[in-house]
Amino acid sequence: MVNTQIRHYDAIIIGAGFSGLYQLHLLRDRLKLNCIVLEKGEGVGGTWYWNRYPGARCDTESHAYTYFFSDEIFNEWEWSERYPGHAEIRKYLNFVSEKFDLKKDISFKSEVIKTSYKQNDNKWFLETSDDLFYSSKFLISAVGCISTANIPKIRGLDKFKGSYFHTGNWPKNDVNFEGKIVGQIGTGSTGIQAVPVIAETAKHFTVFQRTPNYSVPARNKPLSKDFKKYVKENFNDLRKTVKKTPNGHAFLISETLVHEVDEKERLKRYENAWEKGGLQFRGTFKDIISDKRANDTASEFIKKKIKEIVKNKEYAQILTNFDHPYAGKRPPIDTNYFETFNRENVHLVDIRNDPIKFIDEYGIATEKNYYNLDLIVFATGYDAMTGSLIKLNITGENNLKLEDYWKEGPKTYLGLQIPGFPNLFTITGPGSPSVLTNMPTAIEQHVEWVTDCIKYMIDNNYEKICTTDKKSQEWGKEVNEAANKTLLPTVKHSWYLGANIPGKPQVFMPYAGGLPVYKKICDHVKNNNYDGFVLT
Ligand code: NA7
Repeated sequence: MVNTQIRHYDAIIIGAGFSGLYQLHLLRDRLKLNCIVLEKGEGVGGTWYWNRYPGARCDTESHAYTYFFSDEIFNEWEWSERYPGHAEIRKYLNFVSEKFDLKKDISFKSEVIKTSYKQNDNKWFLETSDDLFYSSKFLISAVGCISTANIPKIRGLDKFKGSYFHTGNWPKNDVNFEGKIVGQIGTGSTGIQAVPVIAETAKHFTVFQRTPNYSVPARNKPLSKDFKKYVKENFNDLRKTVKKTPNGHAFLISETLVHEVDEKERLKRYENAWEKGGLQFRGTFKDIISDKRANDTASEFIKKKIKEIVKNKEYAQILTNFDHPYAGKRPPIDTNYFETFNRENVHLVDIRNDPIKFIDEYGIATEKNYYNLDLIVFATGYDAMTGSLIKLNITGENNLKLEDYWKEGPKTYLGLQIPGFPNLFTITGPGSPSVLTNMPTAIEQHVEWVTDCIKYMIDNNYEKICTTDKKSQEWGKEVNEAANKTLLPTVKHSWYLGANIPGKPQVFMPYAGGLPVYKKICDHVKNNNYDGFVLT
């Protein structure tokens, strides 16, 4: 029998990843609100709860991929590698949860399936997959930006007799590739991490690549004692750096323009950055992301490196046949990705020139060939930024469905609120810097802003906050203008634009003006009694 009893809270938070955990801590422990987190997974982690695919690792360096709000956490926790692996990130979030005793207020295995705002009560009502009902005045979505897996609709997939997995929904019990004939579709950041690891044990491994991807070596390694000591001793400086850099990382972006130096100097700087490895490669010069001519120099450099690594000339050609600027898509970093194509058991298929036609019981058919497979890995990305919000099945004022309201693309003010959806806050929502930054830095800024806003409402006896259509239109313009100063909107199939999902409206979603500029705007709004929001 369904238990229709409604559990009432001051605030409900959806999702127990970096955002949800910190939001719970601030609302419950600082504002003393009665809160609950509803989480689909069986444990904390959010995106990292599901991302367990081979090679899954964060591409932000561990000393920056961390909460900075608590000296105590920072001092007590020690990362083991330059880039944290998925299991270690879960361990970290469990550590944080225990530190603040968060789990007692998280309901696991509770997927939110329906979310409605009732005007008369000024309350949100939620229904979960475990047939429970909840209500609250404030609702905070902390569902992550890249958490709704996209498996492309390929004819015949349902007939496939082998197994198939999406990297973002990887089974908890590791998948065994030993002796298997494996195919992988997708060579984004995720695919590039998975390929070298799967190739180690698969009997035969075919990588189906649609768009070649630039990748720079991660140069991952265990952290030395000295580096760990340096991190602890420089907590304040690191915190200052992540807060002042446009991408929220712990490295600075060069102030030099590409053409301010001669070719010899330019190559030297690229070479150093390549040797150092990591995302900071794109910070070698100031204008790599904004000027096509500057970008071409980075692109040519990486192309040359790939051609030096990959022995098979045909593969090298397929892997470097770029039609987009470097870092125009999220730039991957890798551990032996290109080297893997020198292995005898690895085969590369260019599906831009030989597209996939269908899948049948035994494998994948392209226009020109057929590939027998035991197992298919879909590293095909996500319905990013909006997918997980729409999946919550949200209805706002006047029975307005979020899905309908966003038919032509997401409309928000600051990525924090949606007109017509009062008292709902979207952590790292579309229109905020989010995926263009180191996520925990962007998350901390949002969570703190939301907490201050709720506190302001409580202190001033406001019951309801909502932004307006006018404000969201103005902000949409700013998001576009910021994007148009970069090369990012020029890229085909980019998930920043929603262009990776057939039929999804193509609107550039994250705010590309940089985290410090964005924070200044948010602070200005806050310091002007939440200008741009209607408080009643
Ligand atoms: P991405 O970056 O969206 O990459 C998805 C990959 O899958 C990419 O190579 C796509 O090719 C390919 N893809 C997607 N749909 C298809 C279809 N229909 N046919 C063939 N190939 C396809 O997702 P990731 O998981 O790698 O990374 C997402 C973020 O997660 C990442 O930036 C990190 O922040 C973590 P395409 O390039 O579209 O031609």
